Amino acid sequence: MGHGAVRFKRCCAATGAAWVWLALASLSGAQTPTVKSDATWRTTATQPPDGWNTDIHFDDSDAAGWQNAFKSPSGDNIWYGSNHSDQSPNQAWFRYVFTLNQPIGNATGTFFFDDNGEAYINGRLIVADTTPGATTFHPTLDPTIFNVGSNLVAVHGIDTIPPFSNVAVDLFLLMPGDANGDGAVNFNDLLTLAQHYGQTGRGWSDGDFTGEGTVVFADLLLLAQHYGQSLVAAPADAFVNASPQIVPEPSPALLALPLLLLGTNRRRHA
Ligand SMILES: [Ca+2]
Ligand SMILES: [Ca+2]
Ligand SMILES: [Ca+2]
Ligand SMILES: [Ca+2]
Repeated sequence: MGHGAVRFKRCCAATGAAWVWLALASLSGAQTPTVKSDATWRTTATQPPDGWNTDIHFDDSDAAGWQNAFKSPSGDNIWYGSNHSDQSPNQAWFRYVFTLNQPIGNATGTFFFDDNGEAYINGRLIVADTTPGATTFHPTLDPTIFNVGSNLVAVHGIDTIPPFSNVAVDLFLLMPGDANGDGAVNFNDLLTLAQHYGQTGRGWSDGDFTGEGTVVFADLLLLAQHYGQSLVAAPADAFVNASPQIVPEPSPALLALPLLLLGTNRRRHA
């Protein structure tokens, strides 16, 4: 065995380790949150009037008695004023309005309460925590509850056990066609779909964007409709001040979709 073979083995062992790491990273949910709780969220310690959790245009200004949340040093945890129970109120209410430039096809969330409370998205109750002590939830969300345009996350937090008072929200949102969850629909997603085209027992990461388990033309159509586009989640104020969104013309790359699909199937059956 020459030096070349040794070098080859070393090279491929390293590459293999990298692939294992990548696979583990994706399995452990290393995806970046699309929306997360931070010090830009609005909070009050006084029970707000009706509409705080349902009305995007509810007044959460300083004048209405709201302020920016305190961001805890750890994670995406926030509270009113402090994350120490003895320095902060035992109840707090939170609001965050953000915009989406694309429809959502796949949505999951992480909701953490220290200790209890409720979380709402666009007025719908998502989680109600009455379990004593700190509790974390990982629900799969109905993607149709999200709007292209403005969206509201509202959280009521209740602290029952010192020393800490915290809530945290992470939303993981994917637009149709984004098989690999990197926030964009491009050739990598198309290749994944093409490799699984016609197969059953498949999931979102294989190109089944319609959720019935089979990768078919309807999935390709969704991908084609969003090809070349990226999901942007922005704080509402930034969006209001931004230029109007320009809807791009269908990319010339779309014309190549059927050809690519044919090519992939030919190779597989050859
Ligand atoms: Ca709890
Ligand atoms: Ca607590
Ligand atoms: Ca992608
Ligand atoms: Ca499908």
